[in-house]
Amino acid sequence: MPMPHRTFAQVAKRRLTGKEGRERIREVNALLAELPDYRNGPYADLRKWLTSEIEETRVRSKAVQRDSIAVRREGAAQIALVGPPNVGKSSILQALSEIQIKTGDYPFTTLRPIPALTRIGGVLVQLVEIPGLIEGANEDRGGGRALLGVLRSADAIVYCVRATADPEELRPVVAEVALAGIEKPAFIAATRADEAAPDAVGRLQAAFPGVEVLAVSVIDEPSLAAFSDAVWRLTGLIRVRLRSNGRTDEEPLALDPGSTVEDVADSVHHDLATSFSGARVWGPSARFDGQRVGRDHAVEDGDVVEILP
Ligand SMILES: Nc1nc2c(ncn2[C@@H]2O[C@H](COP(=O)(O)OP(=O)(O)OP(=O)(O)O)[C@@H](O)[C@H]2O)c(=O)[nH]1
Ligand SMILES: [Mg+2]
Repeated sequence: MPMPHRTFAQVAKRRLTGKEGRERIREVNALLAELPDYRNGPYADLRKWLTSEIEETRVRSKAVQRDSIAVRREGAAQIALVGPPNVGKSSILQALSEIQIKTGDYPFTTLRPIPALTRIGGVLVQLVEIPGLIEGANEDRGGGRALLGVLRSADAIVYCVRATADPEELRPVVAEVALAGIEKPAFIAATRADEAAPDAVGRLQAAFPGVEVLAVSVIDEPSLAAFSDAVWRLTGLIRVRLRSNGRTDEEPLALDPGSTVEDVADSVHHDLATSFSGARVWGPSARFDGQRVGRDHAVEDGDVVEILP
């Protein structure tokens, strides 16, 4: 005599309560095995419900995993900071943004990717600290796969390594990124440079000849400014400021390289892009100040553009 279907439903709910992921799916399968095999009626409904639970549990556990790691994009570009533990990644984020973040003189202070918005030449750029990427990341050591996923969606990478460290400390990180097939614009930051001898950058440069190496210290403002400039170059974006009624905006637009005056107009307003007659340009792309140009004129980083109606 099978259990009455109402009782079965109650028992099933109780047995599933508090279970998620693989454990929940196992319990659902056990319940399905115990369920009388009627094609129609309340038992068939129960079977349908339990079967849908399997799929829903799968979707949910995927979503939970993704949410715990995904970084919501903000700003004109997303730049990942990655490197061995305790090299000063969080301290750089702290120095260049408004966020309050845990730093500490011990490894793995940061356990999840942490985003921070920084303003570079008037444009907001998102820096993301990727913690704990270690050898074996591609085999998911240290939750490496999810971390590599964050790197994959970033626009560029800053490899961070202590200026005083053996350059070989960075090698496994670079190797894991390459193994994952991730190729992005990148430079190496030789961090905590105030602690290092002047030849530290040279040693790193010799170990990684193809990549720009830049010394940075959070207690040295000019080095932080140079770091920001280098991050901006990694984005590959260009900054253009708008001018109207004789006034030039403080905040530039960030545009893809190769953008034209039409793209500038389009980023102001779609209607403007169809109706405007041309523009005046000041700056690197202009032959002279206030040059009159057509909609196909390519703008350059640092231009000021006045759209003419
Ligand atoms: N002298 C000096 N110390 C620094 C500098 N940047 C960071 N530190 C110190 O280095 C230690 C580690 O800094 P964090 O910013 O937490 O390093 P992290 O790379 O984020 O470390 P994890 O998240 O633990 O991997 C802290 O004690 C910082 O105060 C620097 O430019 N100069
Ligand atoms: Mg940190």
